[in-house]
Amino acid sequence: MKQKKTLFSLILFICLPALFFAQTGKDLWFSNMKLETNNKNHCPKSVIILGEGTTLNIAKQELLNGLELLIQKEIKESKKSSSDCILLGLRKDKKINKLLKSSDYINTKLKNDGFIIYSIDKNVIIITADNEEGLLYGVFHYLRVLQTQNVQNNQWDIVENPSYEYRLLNHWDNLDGTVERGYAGRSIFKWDELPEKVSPQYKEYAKANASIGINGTVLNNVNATPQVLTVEYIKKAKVIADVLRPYGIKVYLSVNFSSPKELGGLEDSDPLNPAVRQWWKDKVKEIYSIIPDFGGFLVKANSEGLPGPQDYGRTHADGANMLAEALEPFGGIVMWRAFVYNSNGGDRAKQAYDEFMPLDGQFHKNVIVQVKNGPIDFQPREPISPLFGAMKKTPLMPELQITKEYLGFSDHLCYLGTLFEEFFSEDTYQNGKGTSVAKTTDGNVFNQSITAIAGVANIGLDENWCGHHFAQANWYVFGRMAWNNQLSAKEVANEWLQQTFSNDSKFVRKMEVVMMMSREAVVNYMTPIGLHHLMGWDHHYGPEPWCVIPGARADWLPSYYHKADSLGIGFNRSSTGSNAVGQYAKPLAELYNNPETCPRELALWFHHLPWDYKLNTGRDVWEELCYRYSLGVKQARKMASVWEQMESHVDDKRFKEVQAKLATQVKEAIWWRDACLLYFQTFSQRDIPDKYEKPIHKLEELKKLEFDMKHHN
Ligand code: GCW
Repeated sequence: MKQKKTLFSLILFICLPALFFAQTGKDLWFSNMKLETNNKNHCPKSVIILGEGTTLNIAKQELLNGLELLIQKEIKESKKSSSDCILLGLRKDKKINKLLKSSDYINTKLKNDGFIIYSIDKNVIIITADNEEGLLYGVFHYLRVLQTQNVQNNQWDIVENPSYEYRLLNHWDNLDGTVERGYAGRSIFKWDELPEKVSPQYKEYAKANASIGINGTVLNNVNATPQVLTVEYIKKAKVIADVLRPYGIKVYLSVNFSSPKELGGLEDSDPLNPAVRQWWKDKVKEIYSIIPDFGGFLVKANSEGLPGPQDYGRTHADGANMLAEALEPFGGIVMWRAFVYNSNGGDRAKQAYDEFMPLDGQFHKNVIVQVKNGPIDFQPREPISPLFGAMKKTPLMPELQITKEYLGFSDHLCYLGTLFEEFFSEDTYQNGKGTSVAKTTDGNVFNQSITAIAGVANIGLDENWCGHHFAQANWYVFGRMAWNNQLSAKEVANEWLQQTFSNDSKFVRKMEVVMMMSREAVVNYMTPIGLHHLMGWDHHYGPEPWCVIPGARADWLPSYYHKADSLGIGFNRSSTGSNAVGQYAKPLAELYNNPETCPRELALWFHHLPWDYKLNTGRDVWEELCYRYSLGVKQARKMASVWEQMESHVDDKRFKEVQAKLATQVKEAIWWRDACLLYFQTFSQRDIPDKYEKPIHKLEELKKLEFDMKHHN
């Protein structure tokens, strides 16, 4: 016996470090299933499942597996309750109902997908909901809390309801396997192998999403080809839908507005043409006969050259309503994007508002207008889109970008939780003070027929899904905040770090600081004080504030946005300029309109300010730029140096991979700083004050750099 034990220990001794070193990031936020130390005594001995169902069964498996990993002991499913058990079942189940009788939870109103975790007495815990998906979310939440928080006395008293009914990922994945603005390899959706071959990764994807509350996914790029609506492709989509369904996830498709003409051979795709309307009705019917719980359509129309109702003199509402009518009998929805602008429409930042405000109230009740967080395009910092809160009779859904098109791809560590939090909490002042973006979109302020939110996915076939280990945190935080838009970036960073790397508080505290500073670092070294769109043509990666492309649209070039000249820099969107400020509710409009009161972070977004204009930091505009760009570089260095101290907390592979990425980030922060300061200096004609580090590059040398996308996919 003793020998056996020794052998066992030896094997463990050899294997454990190997296991520790073998982390690839493939397991996402399930990479470090270790129990929060204080919860060591809160481990149930058995699990009792009440009822039956496919999703309930998955919830059960997740609970048993999760507990086993956390506790390192086998947990049994039992039929009889005892002390130290968890009961999992719908609230309508007789037993659960009886146990809840003595509590308020018997009558608590739960939204769809909401759940309750409640301990009736010490060590008898109920996880319940009114639908099976709610049970699955409840299980994941229970495991998350057990793993990452100190649960006092094993007392549970949690009620959670989702902020948004529809919580979706948008994949900008093309049918040929490429991903637009994807920086983590090719698409995980292998259309060429479907429907015959089903990648095991679909299930892992489903689980990961379900664990953070995501309940829908748009499988293909908004720049959609009509081909996706052929029967052949619908049958492929069905296979994915079948894998995702038990995890509570519905599939949606992006559609090309010209499909009736391109695919159906009709004369046009005019939304008022009865033949076109019929074509969509038939198509939708066909889709539902193959995918009975199909979610609906996402549409990019009359935007960046794509077809739309305006091609026929019709409005966005005409287009959206036609699709909505076709989907309505089946319970499907239309997500109609407000990302519209054209080169002769004046200030690009104003155009979505100008086009959509007049249509307020004209949309069918199963249409929701999908609006990017800011008025331009996912820049490192933007003000909120003025549409939020302004359209009072039309539900709006925020579109956030998880993939970092403008924030260093998957090469830079940049945690977006802070960006999302800033966005949700921003007061629109529409309907008075205290009407944050969160509240104007989640049904708190307006009586909405639909509440929804979308995040543009950063997922690909890379071993670690997202290209950068820390980019996984952006997928994670999107899901968590879509579930609860009041969560703070900090608490989400904290739970993600624990689940992904280590629950050692020394590690978590330090890396939390890094994550929390990372987005501001990127803003500082890329586009400080409200600058935007300084990146290179097409690839959107490095700095090219000087970029000129003969014949290119003005609003695709940086000079359209920074407007640097010998007098100063910035876009005058005040009442003396484009008056974009006028699209915001009064107190905001006034605040932004005056350079004295405009937040420093947005100064050059709303104003063209003289180089020597004194900001409230005590520095003038030129010096503030020098200060911010230098600070950004310092912050990037700080992030890299903190990571250096983390070696003992992280497995070798992930440590080295993050280390290498951080080294790139520091190098590129310097690149951004040098390019922007040297270029803007040609206008300001001012020296960089001695207290700031001097550029190490020459402007001419930077201008010659050719960007190779291949290394960044
Ligand atoms: O700015 C642009 C991106 C495009 C994207 C577009 C959009 C999918 O650069 O790649 O197209 O936004 O959101 O439609």
